[in-house]
This record gives sequence, structure tokens and C-alpha cells, in this order.
Amino acid sequence: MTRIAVAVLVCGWGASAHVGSPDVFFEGAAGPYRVSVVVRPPAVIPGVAEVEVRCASSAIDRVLLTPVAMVGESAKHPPTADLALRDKSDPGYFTGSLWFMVTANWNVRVRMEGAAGKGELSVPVPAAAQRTMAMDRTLAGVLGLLCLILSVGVVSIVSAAVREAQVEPGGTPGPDRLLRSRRYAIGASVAVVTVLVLGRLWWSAEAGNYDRYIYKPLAMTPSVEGDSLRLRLTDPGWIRSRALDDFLPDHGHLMHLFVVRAPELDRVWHLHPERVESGEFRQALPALAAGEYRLFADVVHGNGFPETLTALLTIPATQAGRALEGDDSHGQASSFGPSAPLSGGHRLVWSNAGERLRARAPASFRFRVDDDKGKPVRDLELYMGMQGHAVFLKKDLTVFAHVHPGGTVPMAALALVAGPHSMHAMGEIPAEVSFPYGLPSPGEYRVFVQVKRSGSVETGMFDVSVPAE
Ligand SMILES: [Cu+2]
Repeated sequence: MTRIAVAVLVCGWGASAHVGSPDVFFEGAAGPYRVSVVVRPPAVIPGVAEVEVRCASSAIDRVLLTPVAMVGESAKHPPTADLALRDKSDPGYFTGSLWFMVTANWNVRVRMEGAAGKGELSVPVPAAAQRTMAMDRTLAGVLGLLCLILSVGVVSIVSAAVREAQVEPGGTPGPDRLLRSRRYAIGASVAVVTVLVLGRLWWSAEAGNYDRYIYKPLAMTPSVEGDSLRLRLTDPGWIRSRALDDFLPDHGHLMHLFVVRAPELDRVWHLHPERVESGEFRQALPALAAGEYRLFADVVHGNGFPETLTALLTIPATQAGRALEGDDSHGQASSFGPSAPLSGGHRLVWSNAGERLRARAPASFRFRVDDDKGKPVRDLELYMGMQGHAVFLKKDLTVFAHVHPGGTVPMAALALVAGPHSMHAMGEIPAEVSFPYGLPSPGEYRVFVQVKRSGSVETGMFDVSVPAE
């Protein structure tokens, strides 16, 4: 019984970067093909990731999927590619499954072959154990009952064997046999209980072992010292290879810190603390009113593994703070409808608001900047190399995702597999920016969208809800 139970226990892990949003959404070019990819990391490691590939062109002959390690020796020896299955009713939609054997940042290579030739793209996917699944109650009940029957069976077989094995057919055992049989039954019961106790100890040890691999983000402790915000990172214990000082610059910064006033979620700061020493970051404190703020800090490790560290910052008395510098920005709002006011009478319009959203389903969130006369603007600039940045925050704070027009993959991780990536080659930046993403569960979310216009960063805030199925 113990063995079956442990096998069930092993089947219970998931994966994530961001917070509460494990699925990876990605949009990019595979040679001549414009492709959107969703990778849903497994609930177990080793486990099977589900991959969905959608291509606007239906002239695709086949789609091949290969999971490769991001870095290290095994990255050079990819396994044989798996063929993705074409959907029967939608010729541009393919699905496949891939085994992720270890906790790591994986690189899922998607190879497209079709009328326009061949093309490939790489999607970095962090896969880590997220939780241990509790055993299903019915199964536990059935297994418990079977265990009881087996235990009672063993005792009664031993007792019956001692009592009657040497008795002639039709005869009755004598009193000394009955006494012996009773002693053996007690001995067998003690043996059975001992085996069960040892089994339980073994199970707990195995479960404890797996607990060590369950992903725990780096812990972050904020403190205010004068007019600076100090962030101390510590490792609460996870895989040994995780370091506190191997972060890669993402959009030119080692850390992207979002500070959101909670529970109002009406003010947001997008800051870039500087590393002071291993595990310590410092940021000039912006002007903050007394209150509570939620911190979400995005970092990317040297192997491309992204983490979002969270903390609660309590500001007891209003802080004068310092003016924002460089790429740091701030936004505030009092309305959260589908058209958000920006400075100078401009508006950020959620152009496909009202589209029905389903939990986990890929969607495209499109936002357009209109000028004071309602015309799409022509003066958008890149903000840290991106046409726009979006943060999806569930109002109960269980989901935080930082998304770009290319999807949920951090640029630093992408640069490891595809080389530096930026949109600098673009001419005029379109007034509409779109973010591919799927909200992970039903509920109420707030979306913060940032674009840069004529040298200043503008923030629009929107409410979105995902109905329960
Ligand atoms: Cu961003």
C-alpha cells in the first residue's frame, strides 16, 4: 500500500515564474511564420508539459517540438523532436506533449515546416515543483480499507495455520494449540503494526525529500532607511544551485520592482533598484503616502530562470521621497474603465475590451493610444526597448504577471537562447500595442499598461474579470 501511495504522491508538482501564473505565452517569428505558442508546464517533475502552437498560415506541413536544457552540456545534445498533432477542425492549430525530466529552465524549440519553408523559434520555460498534491479522499479510503483487510488477513492466516495445520481433518485442536495460536496471533499483530509504522516513517521521509524540491521564491525583506528603500534577499532553501548574485540584466536592469498601493491598487511605481552587494538592492524612495504597499520584484538568474519576489511594505508616515530618475516611472488612476485618461487629453483605449475571456485560454489584450481628438498617436517611443509593458494583478494578490508584446518570457531569458532581442529596427511605433496572455483563473484582475510618449511614461489602469466556467 505504501508503495502505491508514494507513487501517487510523486505525481503532484507544477511550475511558475511570475506569481500564480505558471503557463508561458509567447508570440514570435519562426522564420517566415508568425507563431503564438502556449506551454503549460507539468504538475509533476518529471512530468509532461502541454504545448499549443497556433499559426495564422494554414500552409504548414508539420510542427516539431524539442525540449532542450537552456544552458550546460546537455543543451548541446537535444533529444529527438516530437511531432505536434494538427487539430482536426483548425489546420493552423497544433498540440503536443513534452517530457520535462528535471527542475530547470527549459528551452522548447518549435520548428515549423510548410509551403514558405522552414523556421524555428525558442521558448524558455521555467519548470519547477510547486506543490505536493494531497491524496484523493476516496482513494485514501479504498487503500485504507484494503490495508485493514490485508492486516487482519495476515493475523488470521498465521493464527489459523498454527491452530489447525497439524490437526487431522475433522479433528479439533487441543487447548495447548489454541494457546499457541493466540500467542502467534499477538506476535503477527505486533509485526504488522511494526511494518505499518516503518512504512509510515519511510513515506514521511520520501515526502520530506520532495518538499525540498518544491519551489520557494527568494525571500525579500524591505526596509526604509532615510530616503532609500533597502531590499534584502535571502534564500529560504530550495535547490542548492540557486544563487543570490547571478542575476542577468533584463531591459538593462537587474531588478524590476513594481510597488502597488494595496488594497486600492490605484497607484503603481515601476522602479529599478541597484545592486549594492550580494543579496542587497537599494532604491531611492519615491514619495509615498502612509499606507500599505505590495512589492513584486522580477529578477532573472544566470541560467535564465526567472523569479518574482514579493513583500509587504508598510509606510507608517508619509515620505517626501526623491524624484524619479532614469527608467523609473509612476502611474495613478481613479477610474478603471476600458478607456484610461493619459496626460494632455490623450487616452489609452482597450480596443478589444468586452471580449469574453476564459481562464487559462490565450488571449490578445490590445491597447491603443489616442490623442485628444480621438486619433491614434504617432509619437510613441520604446520604453526600455519595448512597445509596452503590462502587469496583470489579481485583486486578491494571488496572481502577478509582467507581460510584454512578445508574451510572458523575460527578455533576459530569451536573449540566452535567441541572442539579444529588441524592437529598435522598427520605424514608427504603432499606436496599438498587444499583449498575449491568458489569465490563470476566474476572478477580478487589474491591468496596468505602460507606454512611453514624447519622453514620458504613461500608465493606464483597467479592470477585467474572468467569469467562473
Ligand atoms: Cu516590462
